[in-house]
Amino acid sequence: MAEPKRALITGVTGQDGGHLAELLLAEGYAVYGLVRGQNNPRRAQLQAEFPTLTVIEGDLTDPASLVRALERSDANEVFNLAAVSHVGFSFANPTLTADVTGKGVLNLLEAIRITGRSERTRFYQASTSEMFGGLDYNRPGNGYTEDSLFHPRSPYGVAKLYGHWIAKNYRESYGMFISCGILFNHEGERRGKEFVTRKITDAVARISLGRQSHIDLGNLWPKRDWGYAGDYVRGMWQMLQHSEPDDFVLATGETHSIEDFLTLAFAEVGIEDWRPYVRQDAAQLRPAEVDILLGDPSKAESVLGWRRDVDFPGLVSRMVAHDLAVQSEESGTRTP
Ligand code: NAP
Ligand code: G4F
Repeated sequence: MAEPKRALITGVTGQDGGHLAELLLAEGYAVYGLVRGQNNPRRAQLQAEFPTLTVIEGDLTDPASLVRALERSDANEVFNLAAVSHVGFSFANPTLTADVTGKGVLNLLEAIRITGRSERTRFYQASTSEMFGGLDYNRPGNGYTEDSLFHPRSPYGVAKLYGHWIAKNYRESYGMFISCGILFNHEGERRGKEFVTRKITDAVARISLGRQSHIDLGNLWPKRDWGYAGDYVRGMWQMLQHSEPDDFVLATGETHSIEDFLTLAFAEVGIEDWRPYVRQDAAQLRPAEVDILLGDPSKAESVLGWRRDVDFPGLVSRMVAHDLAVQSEESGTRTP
């Protein structure tokens, strides 16, 4: 019987890491996940959900830990999902963001090279639509493609652009199999509550049950091309199964405002007018905003055969349903 493929996932405790671990385990992979910190509360959750996944301790800012992770996992496929990934946080923590989200990519690529794994390792880099910036002058009508101009608008976007270009540079310089997924926003049940969609669906569930009175939000007009994370990790995996390394946009080709998201989310619990429940919070405003993101996934669709299954109303609906279920489980545990 053939040996199972071996995958190393950095950022395995994050949203995409959870979806990807699920997919790779179902595909029969031996899955290794890099987990940072001496007492990471997400480690126990991860091990409870995926008992067959092997945890390896390490940090993208600690090159020796990455060498050890590669040696221990002996991975054929490395998915680099780890990052400081919150745009607002990156404005307050720009140096940390550069070290993890930018230079961390270099640390991992160098670890592959110096351990002699360049030819036998396929590498996925989690690039982002934040690299485009959403300004009028570089915004194509049909959506950003792999060839659109970059103009990042945050320390996060700038760090990701470094990661994107160093990944491309290693592909060109050393012939490594490195593919960059330029992913537009993707959400779901595993999304952190620091991001606007999950913050809204969590609040909607609580408001509908009388456990919260309102939500504090920043700008409501920005538009995002929002898809479902489960569909997007399938695209990441498809990129590494393809015959050639390349860059691919994953997006839905639709864009919606935060107001649109609020309308659908509140409607799920029978509230037609969300305005009385939303307050403006200046603390959520960013020094520079990305007003609108819209992606064109034609290349991934035609070259990889990638498709998304969940549409925008379906995404909102499943997130609200999930948070209502979480709330009722919590009340179940409180009931004597
Ligand atoms: P996420 O939920 O914020 O997860 C980030 C992960 O990175 C967590 O597992 C975190 O671990 C880990 N991490 C942070 N600092 C680290 C360090 N110094 N060393 C090792 N691990 C570290 O992010 P996500 O939404 O799953 O996104 C996955 C990747 O795709 C990220 O690179 C993100 O920037 C990128 N991306 C996301 C989207 C999106 O819409 N979700 C779109 C485009 C690109 P802890 O548990 O220890 O904090
Ligand atoms: O949910 P967000 O924080 O996501 P953002 O900034 O688009 O970044 C996400 O998507 C990127 C892909 O384009 C990823 F690369 C990145 O890692 C991350 O996953 O904010 C979305 C919009 C912004 O315009 C923000 O200003 O929502 C606005 N917003 C309004 N009120 C808020 C809030 N965002 C957050 N997080 N919290 C608020 O209270």
